[in-house]
Amino acid sequence: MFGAGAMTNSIPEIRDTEVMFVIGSNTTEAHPIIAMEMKVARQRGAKLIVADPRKIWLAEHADIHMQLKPGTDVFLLNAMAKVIVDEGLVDKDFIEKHTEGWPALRDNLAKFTLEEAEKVTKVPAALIREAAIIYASHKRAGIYYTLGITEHTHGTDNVYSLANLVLMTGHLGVRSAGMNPLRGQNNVQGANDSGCSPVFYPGYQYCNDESVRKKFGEAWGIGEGPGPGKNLNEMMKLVEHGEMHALYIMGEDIVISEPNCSVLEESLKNIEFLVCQDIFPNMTTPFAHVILPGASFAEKDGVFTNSDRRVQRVRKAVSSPGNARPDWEILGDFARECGYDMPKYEHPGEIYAEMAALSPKFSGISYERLEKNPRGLQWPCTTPDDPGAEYLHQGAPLRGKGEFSTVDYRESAELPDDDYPLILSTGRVLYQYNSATQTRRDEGTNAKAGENFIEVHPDDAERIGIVDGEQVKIVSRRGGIKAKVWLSGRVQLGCVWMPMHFAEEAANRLTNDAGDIVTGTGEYKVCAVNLIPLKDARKSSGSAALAAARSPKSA
Ligand SMILES: Nc1nc2c(c(=O)[nH]1)N[C@H]1C(S)=C(S)[C@@H](COP(=O)(O)OP(=O)(O)OC[C@H]3O[C@@H](n4cnc5c(=O)[nH]c(N)nc54)[C@H](O)[C@@H]3O)O[C@H]1N2
Ligand SMILES: Nc1nc2c(c(=O)[nH]1)N[C@H]1C(S)=C(S)[C@@H](COP(=O)(O)OP(=O)(O)OC[C@H]3O[C@@H](n4cnc5c(=O)[nH]c(N)nc54)[C@H](O)[C@@H]3O)O[C@H]1N2
Ligand SMILES: [Mo]
Repeated sequence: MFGAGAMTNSIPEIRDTEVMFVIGSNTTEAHPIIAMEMKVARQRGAKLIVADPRKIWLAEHADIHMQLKPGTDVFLLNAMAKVIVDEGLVDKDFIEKHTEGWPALRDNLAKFTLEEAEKVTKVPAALIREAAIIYASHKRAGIYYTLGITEHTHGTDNVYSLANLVLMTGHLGVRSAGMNPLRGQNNVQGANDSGCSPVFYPGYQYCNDESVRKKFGEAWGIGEGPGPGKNLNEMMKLVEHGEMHALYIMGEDIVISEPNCSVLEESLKNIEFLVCQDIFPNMTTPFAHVILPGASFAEKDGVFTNSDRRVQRVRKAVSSPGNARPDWEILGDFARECGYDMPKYEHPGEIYAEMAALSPKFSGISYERLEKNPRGLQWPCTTPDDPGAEYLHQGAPLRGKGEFSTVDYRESAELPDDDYPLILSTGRVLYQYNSATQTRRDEGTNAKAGENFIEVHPDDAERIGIVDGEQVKIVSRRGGIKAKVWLSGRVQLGCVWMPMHFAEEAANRLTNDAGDIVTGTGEYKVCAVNLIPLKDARKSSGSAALAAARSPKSA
């Protein structure tokens, strides 16, 4: 909608902001450094608005906490947009000069009244109104969001709705404002920048653009390069149906991290050829035919690109154990064995130079320059003397015109019913990291958070007849696991929450693999479950449902 897929603004700018609108991000636990910047801003007088179904730690610092029902963000955000129109707080000048599609959006907002919004989202109308007015009436107002926004079947719609707010208020191309998706893994921004995506070549150049395919194809000596590939969700479906015969997995533990993982586990047993390239054995490697040992971040040279598009040098500090080698070296050998005459790079700097030569957004970045700039360089950086971009869209959106999207509210794919009366949401805790392949090797993190738990509202617990600390069985249409009950005022009535980190009782045995229409990202944040006290587990209707769910038909 703006013309670039990254944080529009930078982390250091957070300190000087007037308003932070944090939505679907448990910043304190998942991005603690950024959360510290937010708290500094708060102390300096900035306002903090949090929209999260749970009372996360950041909510304690917030001026407004909108504790919405999971999956109802589009309604909430459209209602906020309507308030901004009704209060005359839209930036008419910005809309006229820098956007397209406004009349259609404005007309569509009519149906998102505050009264309806309160019914759907469970957030008091007055709170929604106040949040909208605060956000729209300050210039340096930034949006910060993560998986509470994206991990839904309507994740892209959520992002569109947020971008609409940014465009209608002109909070773009302004310092300490913008729209800021906080990136997950330390170098996931860099991975995406360099083309680890089914739709882009390096530098966000579209695979479906013929001139792009020709440019890369010629540079690589392969004629015309290939078009778009499959996204992860599509690939997993193909594996499940026996239509994908080989997988090469590098740095992912899909048996823990993919939704509805029991089905995936079954299909991996039948896959013809599986390669895992990892720094550790993980839950997926037992299914592999070949395991290629990679070197960890501390054992190799390269660059990391962080959340605010900042490319920084990382240097080898220790030697690798055994036969472990940097991933790029392994991939080069693999390509050559497959019959492609890939150049024998001596150093990752040569690979970066090749990418920069083909990608205008990074063409001014080189290892030589990075050596001289310990704070890194932020793309777009197009010439050798370009200092890089602290924030994007200065003067005008990179796309030319910012594009409004008219979006309607859709419910989550699976809602609670009599058999599965609770909404389960999943995510992270401070002390473990994703599949926990890395962090559960450490005594300290395990002492802090070593076993699975489920946050349950005290009134739900009372109705079910369970107490704090008790082991309980959690079942969904796809599977069942056990976890310790944690009675918690953090979750709202009718909702439970659990971390994704624990392989032996993996949350993803429960989650729904229905994917977002555009990106395929699974609906990790909403599925329907039932809680069964363990003493009754066998005779409950839930186990019958579970047996049915495991049958090939429903799988
Ligand atoms: N300690 C630690 N840090 C990490 C990670 C880790 O595993 N451990 N993982 C990294 C990675 S890969 C990522 S992607 C990031 C993720 O960072 P986050 O997205 O912050 O982490 P999550 O815990 O998945 O959940 C985000 C928040 O979304 C809320 N939420 C759930 N459903 C909804 C909804 O419908 N609407 C709204 N508005 N909010 C909702 C949840 O209550 C939760 O507070 O963290 C990164 N940082
Ligand atoms: N239920 C639920 N599931 C989720 C989510 C959720 O919120 N809820 N979030 C999703 C999200 S956002 C993410 S990002 C995924 C994360 O899921 P994964 O990517 O599967 O998990 P990670 O633990 O980040 O890392 C995977 C592997 O990378 C290896 N590794 C580390 N460094 C290197 C290296 O330098 N080279 C190589 N070759 N390997 C390396 C580690 O040993 C580990 O085995 O989980 C997703 N799954
Ligand atoms: Mo992530």
